[in-house]
Amino acid sequence: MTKRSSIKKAIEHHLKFTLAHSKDKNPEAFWKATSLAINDIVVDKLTATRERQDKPGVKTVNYLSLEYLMGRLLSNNLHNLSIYQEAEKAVKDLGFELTDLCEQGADLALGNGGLGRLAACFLDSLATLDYPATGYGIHYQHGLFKQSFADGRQVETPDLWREFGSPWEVCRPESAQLIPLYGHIEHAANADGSTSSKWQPSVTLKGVPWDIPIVGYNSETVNVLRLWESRADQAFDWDLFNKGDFLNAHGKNIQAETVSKVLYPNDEHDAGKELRFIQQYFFCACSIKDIIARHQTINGVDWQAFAKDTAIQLNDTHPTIAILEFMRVLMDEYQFSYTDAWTLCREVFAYTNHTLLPEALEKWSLPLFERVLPRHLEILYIINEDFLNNEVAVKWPNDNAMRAKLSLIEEGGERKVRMAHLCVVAAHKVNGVAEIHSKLVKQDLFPEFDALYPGKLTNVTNGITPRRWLKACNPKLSALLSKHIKEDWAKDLDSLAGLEKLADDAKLQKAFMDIKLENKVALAQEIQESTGVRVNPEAIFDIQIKRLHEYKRQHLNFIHIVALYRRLLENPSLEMHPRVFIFGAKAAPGYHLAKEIIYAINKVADKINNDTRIQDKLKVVFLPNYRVSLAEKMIPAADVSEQISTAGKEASGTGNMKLALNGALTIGTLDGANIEIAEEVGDDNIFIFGNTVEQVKALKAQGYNPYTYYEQHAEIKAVLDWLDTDYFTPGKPYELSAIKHSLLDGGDPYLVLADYQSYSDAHQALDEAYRDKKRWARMAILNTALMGKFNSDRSINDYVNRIWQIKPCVK
Ligand code: GP0
Repeated sequence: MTKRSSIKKAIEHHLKFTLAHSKDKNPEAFWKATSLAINDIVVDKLTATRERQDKPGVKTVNYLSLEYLMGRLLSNNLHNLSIYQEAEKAVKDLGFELTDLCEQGADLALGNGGLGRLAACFLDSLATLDYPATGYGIHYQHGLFKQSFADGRQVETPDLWREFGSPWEVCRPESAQLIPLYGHIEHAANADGSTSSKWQPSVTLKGVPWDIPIVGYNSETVNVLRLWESRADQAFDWDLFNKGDFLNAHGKNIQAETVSKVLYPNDEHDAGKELRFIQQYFFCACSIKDIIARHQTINGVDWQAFAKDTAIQLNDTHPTIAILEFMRVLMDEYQFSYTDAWTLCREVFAYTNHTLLPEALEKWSLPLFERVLPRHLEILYIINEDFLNNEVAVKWPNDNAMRAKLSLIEEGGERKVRMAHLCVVAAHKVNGVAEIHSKLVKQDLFPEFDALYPGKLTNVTNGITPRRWLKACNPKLSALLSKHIKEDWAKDLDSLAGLEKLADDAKLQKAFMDIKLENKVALAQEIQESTGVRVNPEAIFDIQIKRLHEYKRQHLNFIHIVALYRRLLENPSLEMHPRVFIFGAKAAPGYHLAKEIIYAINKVADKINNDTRIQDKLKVVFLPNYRVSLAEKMIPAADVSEQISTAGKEASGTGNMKLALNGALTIGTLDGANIEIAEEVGDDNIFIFGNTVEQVKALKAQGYNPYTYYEQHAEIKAVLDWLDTDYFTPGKPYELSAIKHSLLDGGDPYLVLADYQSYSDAHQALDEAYRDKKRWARMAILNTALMGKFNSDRSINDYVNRIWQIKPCVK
């Protein structure tokens, strides 16, 4: 039987027997049946992978992350299995277009932004490179909220990604775990005079795992993403029920199920909520138990082999509590001495830092910690004593200031546990996510730790998977690349450098730019459907997609748009290629200014898009509900990529890599991975502007005063004052004043005004470059050609060589 006919048969089978849907042409049912048919192939490979990996001596990395932004899986899995074309034919035989089916089904949006998407790209690369790896996280009932706009303002509604189940996941009740919490400690005197602690927890949660297969691209491996769902230990209180207390009979279930109910929608902001703390502990405790159980099925109780077989990577400080849980299990359940437990712990854990923003560095109040996890806090105290007395005091004798500075506990005011300090002390490696970020981690965030532990702090520059972010999302460009590049570029992205010598070839330039135009036509269609705005595909598509954050400076982009509008009104014949500014961004529901920025962009967009005086030279679009599947449509259609964070604030960025790979030119600051992108593509093929990290520091040191920019720069003043009028919000002056207020009275913490002129100049240069068609085509081709470094396969190999020391596991 051909692949095509066997896929067709499997789809028909699932349609009829699994879904009981025989004749109707329901696309949702066909999507499900197709996914189930593909999942049959996947599960076969998964079982074979497990058999290969579950052997003594095979070292596995366990990736602990509170977030995974997987997006949709059907198209990705078909591409990675190299059966997309056969499936396309099979589905056609059944009367469907595969592209339409691939648009069915919700995104798996179990994350906020870059950090969660990075985890998803890393899982793809690990499986592609045949590394034994398990991802661990939470099976949130609701992922990141859905965003819509009402009169320009963000409205959030719950995400119901698996209201009726997901075809890709398998529940594994046989691997459920019981997780104790709350309660108190009983101290008892031992015969030798020491005391022992026994934790008497008062609540027990049940963790039930759901496994999602992670299919490698052209590889033998299917790994697992294991997501924990919380349940009550006992399902139902019959006693209460019989007494007639029907509601409270479910009470414990409701409380227990709350733990995995919803993803916290804050990005780079720690709100210190008890439920969030329990979420972190719950999934870490389940995962640690699962890791140990797996080790024991393979090795028996041989702890000698544990560190040889196990690496645990902490994706930010969110899973830090895994360190203390591991210590607790070793000491209290396996009778390890503190010293032996700590030695093992330090061989196993490593930690990735993703931000320097102080508001994102997690600290948990001691009273909260003590109430929820009293035994873990006791162990933390032991570690802290050991660390301060045997490491800090040895390196810096009699230095109380240094003790206070490095302690795992912050004193003064409410006492708090510094999770990042615990990570740095426990981990054998700590990595930042781009060269400059890792340098700043050493210099500014943890200089003392760098002195105390030379070589522990290192860098692994982020990457993105070229499978999802080029091969699957941009099929036309992929086909063109495959015509010119003999290697399997989706595996070996460096091979795209072969295009470099063709960057001036007129035929390639035309083909490349024709594809860009077709992708823009498709996006224009999408824009019209979702916003009603008509845009001209011949215009420059200038895209900023990322979470809404002051440091990412969507408001810098916004102020420049308002200035362009003003220039056009003053001089309707202004020379400028038509431009469409396109935004996609969610704001954390509690982040007031971020929401005001969304509102301002929408109000100004409304005015500009309906102003006939500017002859469609300028359009502004804010696409609602930015998410992975929308990014897959926007990125192939971008001419310009906005990467305009204040230098020193964006750890790496990964959208910058996706956009450049698809032939967009970056307008950006010397921040995060932009610096490395500039190194790869060369200064002629990127538009760099703004103050550098050093200059930002100098400006702040000399006492930055935004008012001087406002008063001395006529355009800045005119634009900000304009926002106070009712021009954009008829009858309601001051509706858009929040931005001006934050930039002037608020002190402009992210130096928007200081970078404004330089940004405006870079846009001018960009506009001129675009009008030279040959030059632009050359630059766009070179961007695609020279992104090899940013393949997440390279990132993963860096982790393997610098941190994990694991090996591919193949037949
Ligand atoms: C960093 F600290 N990032 C955090 C966080 O809480 N959430 C998050 O998404 C991001 C960084 O902002 C980044 O620079 C980086 O590339 C990404 O983590 C992955 O390292 C852009 O998204």
